[in-house]
Amino acid sequence: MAVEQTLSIIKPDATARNITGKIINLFEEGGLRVVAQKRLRLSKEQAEGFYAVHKERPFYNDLVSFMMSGPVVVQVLEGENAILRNREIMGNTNPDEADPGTIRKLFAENIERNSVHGSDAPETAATEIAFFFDPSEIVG
Ligand code: IDP
Ligand code: MG
Repeated sequence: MAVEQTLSIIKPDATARNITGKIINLFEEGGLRVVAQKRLRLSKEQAEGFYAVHKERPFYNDLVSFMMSGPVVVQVLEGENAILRNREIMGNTNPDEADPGTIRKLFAENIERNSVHGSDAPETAATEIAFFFDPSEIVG
């Protein structure tokens, strides 16, 4: 086991419902620590760039519009096996398939408006953290 950092985004469907605290509580109860955090509204360039890996997927344009539709909270989460742990706490992309007690089972509205993003591997975590945070903004 190793201490890792991962990039988390609380998505616009969740900020709209004022449940950022409930979500952060699940990360903290799950053993992760918020070591950087800011609330912002994504520009079109940011939303398109962040999800560029999904450019060819049929849901890409809708996803970009959704992610720009309201404020998001971007965070760096730290802990033992943080990348995998965060994805366990989030649950399956599709809330209908997510395990009980996961963020997406508890809070997601549907497969698109699913409340949270989390990096899926060490390489993407490093790239996604650098997309939003300067090293000086991450305080462990
Ligand atoms: P992940 O967020 O669980 O890693 P990805 O496959 O990387 O899932 O998809 C990125 C995001 O794109 C999802 O979190 C969700 O918001 C959206 N998305 C994924 N699949 C679909 C779909 O089939 N329809 C609509 N939106 C989708
Ligand atoms: Mg993903």
